[in-house]
Amino acid sequence: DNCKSGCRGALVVLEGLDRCGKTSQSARLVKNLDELGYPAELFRFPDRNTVIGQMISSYLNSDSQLDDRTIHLLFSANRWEKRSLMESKLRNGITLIVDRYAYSGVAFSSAKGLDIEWCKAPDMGLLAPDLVLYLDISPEKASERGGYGGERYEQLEFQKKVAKSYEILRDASWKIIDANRTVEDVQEQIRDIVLDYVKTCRNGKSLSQLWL
Ligand code: Z5A
Repeated sequence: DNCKSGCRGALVVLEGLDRCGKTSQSARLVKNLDELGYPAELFRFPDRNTVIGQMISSYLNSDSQLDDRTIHLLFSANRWEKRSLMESKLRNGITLIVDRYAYSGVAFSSAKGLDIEWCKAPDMGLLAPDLVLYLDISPEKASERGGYGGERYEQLEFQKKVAKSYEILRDASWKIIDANRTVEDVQEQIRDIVLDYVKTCRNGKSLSQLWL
């Protein structure tokens, strides 16, 4: 169907612990939406393709050391450098499925002990998601999935702290998805939820700013 004036794509964010299945589910979701006739594209943060993204990648691989606040601000800058592109795609009717966003920034940095409000500040004014899906899995279960690859944060004790940070961060609008089920079951539930939001945004829901 035609996208009329005011119609736009939906901004959908997937969050969760390492290995919760975000990457598998985001790819499936984009494909499902496309097949149903709703144009959709995948974004992921960190976006390792930019110069800032390469600095982040090198930090995650422990090839470089950075102060906790410095890496936090780089993760945020990596989202800001995509903001205008994301906005123009949304306004062109394209739904964006985003694998990690500002919530990861706050959850991981506050798990290191940084103040939550300090962590949120640099991301204020990014595009606010229309929907946040939290793929819920225990840190223990997640660690049993296809072994941790050895990146900086892929350790059980740290993931437990991240899980606690996410609990503080989430609000009533988040959809909590039981990520312990099969890939197909999770996929089906996510698709049905997202379709509702895609339709609402096509009907002209306005875009808003994060944490303002
Ligand atoms: N980070 C940060 O600190 N600050 C920020 O602002 C941002 C990120 C944006 C890199 O992120 C790190 O950056 C991350 C947070 C931090 N650190 N950690 N941890 P990333 O997104 O590049 O990497 P990741 O979170 O580690 O993603 P991942 O390893 O790709 O995990 P995933 O996307 O959640 O899961 P997956 O790849 O879809 O699946 C993982 C495995 O589980 C795989 O073998 C699958 O086949 C399997 N799987 C998936 N679903 C299922 C089900 N349902 N059943 C059984 N097995 C499954």
